[in-house]
Amino acid sequence: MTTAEVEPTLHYRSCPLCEACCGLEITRKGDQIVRIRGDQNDPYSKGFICPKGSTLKQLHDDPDRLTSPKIRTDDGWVDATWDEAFAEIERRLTPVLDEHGRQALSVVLGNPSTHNLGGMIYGRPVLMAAGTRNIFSASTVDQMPKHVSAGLMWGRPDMFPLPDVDNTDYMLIIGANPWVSNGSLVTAPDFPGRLTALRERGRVVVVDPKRTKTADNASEHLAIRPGTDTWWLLGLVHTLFDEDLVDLGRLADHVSGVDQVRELVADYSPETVAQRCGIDAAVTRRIAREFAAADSACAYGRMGAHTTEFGTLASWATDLLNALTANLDEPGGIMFNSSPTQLLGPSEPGGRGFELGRWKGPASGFGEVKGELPAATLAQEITDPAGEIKAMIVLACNPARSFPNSDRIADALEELELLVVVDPYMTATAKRAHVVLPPTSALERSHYDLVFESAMLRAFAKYSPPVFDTDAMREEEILSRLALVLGGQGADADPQTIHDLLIAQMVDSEVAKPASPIHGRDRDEILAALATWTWSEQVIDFKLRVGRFGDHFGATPDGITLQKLIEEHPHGRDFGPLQQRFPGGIKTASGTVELAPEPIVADMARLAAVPEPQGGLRLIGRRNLRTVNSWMHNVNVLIKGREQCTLQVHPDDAATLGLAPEGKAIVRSRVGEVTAPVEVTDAVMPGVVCLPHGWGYEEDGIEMHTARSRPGVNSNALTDDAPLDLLSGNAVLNGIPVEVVPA
Ligand SMILES: Nc1nc2c(c(=O)[nH]1)N[C@H]1C(S)=C(S)[C@@H](COP(=O)(O)OP(=O)(O)OC[C@H]3O[C@@H](n4cnc5c(=O)[nH]c(N)nc54)[C@H](O)[C@@H]3O)O[C@H]1N2
Ligand SMILES: Nc1nc2c(c(=O)[nH]1)N[C@H]1C(S)=C(S)[C@@H](COP(=O)(O)OP(=O)(O)OC[C@H]3O[C@@H](n4cnc5c(=O)[nH]c(N)nc54)[C@H](O)[C@@H]3O)O[C@H]1N2
Ligand code: SF4
Ligand SMILES: [Mo]
Repeated sequence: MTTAEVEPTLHYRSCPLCEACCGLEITRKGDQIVRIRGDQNDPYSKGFICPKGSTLKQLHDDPDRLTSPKIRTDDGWVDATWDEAFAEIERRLTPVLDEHGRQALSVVLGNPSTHNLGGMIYGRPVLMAAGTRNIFSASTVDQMPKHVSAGLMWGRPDMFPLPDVDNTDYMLIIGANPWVSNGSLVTAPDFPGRLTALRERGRVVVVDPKRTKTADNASEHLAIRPGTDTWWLLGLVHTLFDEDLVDLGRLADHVSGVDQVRELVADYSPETVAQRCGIDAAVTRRIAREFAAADSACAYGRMGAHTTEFGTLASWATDLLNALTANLDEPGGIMFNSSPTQLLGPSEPGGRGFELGRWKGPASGFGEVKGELPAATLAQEITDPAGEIKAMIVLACNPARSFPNSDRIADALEELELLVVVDPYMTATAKRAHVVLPPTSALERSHYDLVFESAMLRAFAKYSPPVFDTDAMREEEILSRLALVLGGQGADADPQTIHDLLIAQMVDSEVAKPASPIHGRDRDEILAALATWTWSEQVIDFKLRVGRFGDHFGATPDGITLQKLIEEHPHGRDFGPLQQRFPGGIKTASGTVELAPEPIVADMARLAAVPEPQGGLRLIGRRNLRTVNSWMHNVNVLIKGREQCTLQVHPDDAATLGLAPEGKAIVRSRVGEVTAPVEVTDAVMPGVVCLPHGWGYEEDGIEMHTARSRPGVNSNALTDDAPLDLLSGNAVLNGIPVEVVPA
């Protein structure tokens, strides 16, 4: 039969490209995708889609997408079988481990590993099998400050405070551009529509050195000097105390440290911080009053506030604002999700709390956070004599483009005795590997948002079956086979053993846990009930069934199972609005929300020592609606048209620097230099230049031919790996001092 004769079929799934998790309706005819559009019947995304969502087709059909493993030889890359690829990894790894031990191994996890089931479920066995402390991820170029402040304040580093966008009267957005990014650490498809509705019923205030699309559509935009949000936020908190606006609301008896905070912010009046931040003291005081007076309000900070030297203090101060105005764990304020697949814990407040710095990077001396070392120290841990890393496994990450001072990282990767990259493309990182292992395309795999489900503003579950069947190796199996090689079981061991171990451990842990709905049940009975499924589906079924809405393996017969979700809710199932989680959900050692945890207090002393910044240009980043981080540039419909990778410069600065509107500029920082086309625009404030990240395809050996036709430049050749947010190890990606001259 030709494609023309085949009946079209409809497939529903979530888009795995960003945190918005939009529902897609995909029309397939034979082996062709004929249409992808927003799924109007998805109860959460309601048909919203951005220009990237429909390009799952182009990604699937991309001739540059790798479909078999690659091994690098003296004569270049050769296609290999999976058996050959894993044997090659074992051959190179064994002498490294024999000579240097486990710590010579390193694992690096990138952003897409939270967007595919392989990474979400089987990344863990890889880490366990590796048995190393040299673990890195994109979290330390991103949201680690939020984990740290959440861990210290309510004892749960993974419990993200979600701005209740749909119900709030007042939203303060600090260093985020959800109009373009579609949101981060809050999964809210059609963020633009939600913000428009909010602006019509209340107020949206955006704090950003650039008048972004989000700022343009807000009630008010405040241009702040890059890297100074922490001071400004402390100015707001200062005002709450100074003007007697503090109100702890329902949680008054469950909050500690208020008086200490009053003292900590005493020196940070709006008047004191005005010059540093570039925001008038009267404006800061007015915003604090408005925030406190609103019926409900939420403060939400992201990349611009977090990827700075005091990112954790900024994250903390943001949640101080929420807590001190009775907006913590309140509708319209900050809420917390307990997702359908979340395992249940004890319902009383109190727990083990959150510990930082349990070990240190041997070369950098920086402490671990959540079991990870700072991404910005990756190169140092490879090249410094005190470092240990000789072999590296990179899962869905492109550190040679995504991490700061990336040229140094690229050079360091070349020193490794073994580099394995799991990636569908021959990227700037993969080209330096010894073995590249490609996963299937997104359409050839099932999907469930185990990670982002817990950032949604409703309790919501959705399972996406694969659109195409395939014989290609799924990422689940690739990672399991990697785990077996790393763990010493050998390149030809059966990957099923990894899954069997994983699911058995999950079941054993739940039946042993007093708070679990299957506490005390027979583990073999549970395992038998799961036997209709294999691999990821078995894990999803298990988590759904022991979760809040689950059937608890027969104990709650009306409850959800994977089978029911698939049969009755192909567009996803909405389980209703978020519920209040505190005080029961507070898991600090004191059982209270700790507003002045000791590590934060200590870091405030570091802040106090920072001198007023001198003049000079500062570089900030930006995201393009049509690409994601360091990939998606190989899709022609997304990169054609106007040049996206430009250096935005304010007209006054362009005049002073002698930059011609259509010309090029050389941008120099302490660590590197790039030459980029100039775009003169008053959207950026004077003194600030703006360049997107993730581009830079000119280098030979990157096999992404469409991307190479519009290569752009790599902004992380400019970002510095020396300064860090000490508490979280987060990199500084914004506010980089640079010099700009005409090219
Ligand atoms: N200067 C600057 N740098 C930044 C940022 C910034 O704002 N400014 N943002 C930072 C942030 S927030 C993040 S999260 C990081 C992201 O940086 P990375 O963690 O590097 O993530 P991506 O660039 O999104 O994708 C990495 C690789 O994953 C591959 N990939 C895609 N899908 C899959 C899959 O299903 N499986 C596998 N195995 N691989 C897949 C892609 O081909 C790509 O090569 O970048 C950071 N870097
Ligand atoms: N289209 C698209 N969507 C994406 C991504 C993508 O690459 N492309 N990446 C995804 C990922 S991994 C993430 S983590 C999210 C990120 O989601 P967001 O955080 O919303 O995305 P950004 O565009 O990095 O927004 C950061 C904003 O901070 C501003 N900024 C820079 N420096 C400062 C500063 O010092 N102070 C303040 N107040 N603001 C500052 C920038 O001008 C920018 O507008 O987006 C996700 N969604
Ligand atoms: S906003 Fe775009 S990329 Fe993100 S999930 Fe929705 S369709 Fe996909
Ligand atoms: Mo990110």
